[in-house]
Amino acid sequence: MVEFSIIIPAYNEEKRIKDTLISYSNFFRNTGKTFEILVVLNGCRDKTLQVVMEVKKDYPEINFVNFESPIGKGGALIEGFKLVNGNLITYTDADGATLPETLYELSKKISDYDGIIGSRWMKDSKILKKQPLIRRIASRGFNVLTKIILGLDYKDTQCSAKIFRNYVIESIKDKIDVTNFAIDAILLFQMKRNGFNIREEPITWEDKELSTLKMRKAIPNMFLAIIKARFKR
Ligand SMILES: Nc1nc2c(ncn2[C@@H]2O[C@H](COP(=O)(O)OP(=O)(O)O)[C@@H](O)[C@H]2O)c(=O)[nH]1
Ligand SMILES: [Mg+2]
Repeated sequence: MVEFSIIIPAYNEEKRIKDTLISYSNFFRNTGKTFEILVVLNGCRDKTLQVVMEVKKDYPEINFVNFESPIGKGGALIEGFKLVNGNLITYTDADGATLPETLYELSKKISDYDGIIGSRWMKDSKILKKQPLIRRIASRGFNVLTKIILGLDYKDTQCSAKIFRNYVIESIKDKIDVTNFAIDAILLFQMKRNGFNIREEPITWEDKELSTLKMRKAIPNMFLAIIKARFKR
């Protein structure tokens, strides 16, 4: 069993994923901890797969799976959870918005919690580059919904730095069927329902260009997903 499983969902990431994979691999090699990186791709219309295969030649710790169907970020994470078995199961974005050192430092603060998540919206969060205004507004709006609809008490459910203990993912992974960007909030909702204690901690984060999120599609889908999750037994 490796110490860290790092899942990276990837959709049309040919421009952003190479540096992320290399920096994560090099950084975690230097920690001396055992780790695996799993890239979960689906339906990419660019050369992401080729880029991942090329990087893997030098970094055998990197594995990948490629699904043909449009399983979305959420679907990719759910599939990823089935394939990893680290002590700590983590996921992050292919764009490198969260540096490996940030994820690693976050993991050290887990203490006796069941998981720990990075937050861009706490007093001590350090944002090197902000998201565009419209995204920040959407982020705040969605956060209010996670409080009202899901009863969550986090400032930022959507940050690309998440770390959970193996048993947490084991016990909830089959209960989730959300395929879109609401997956982050839904995971936290299920964890809460199952009595797990997940801590939120400020992190250093940097917005990256070329987001894969299309707001017009994502916002209604995310809204519906959290409503559905709330009323699902
Ligand atoms: N496998 C898979 N990954 C996705 C999909 N949509 C987004 N992602 C990945 O989810 C992560 C978050 O997306 P990103 O564009 O960074 O969103 P943002 O940070 O919210 O602007 C990135 O690693 C994307 O490649 C998808 O449909 N399938
Ligand atoms: Mg991102």
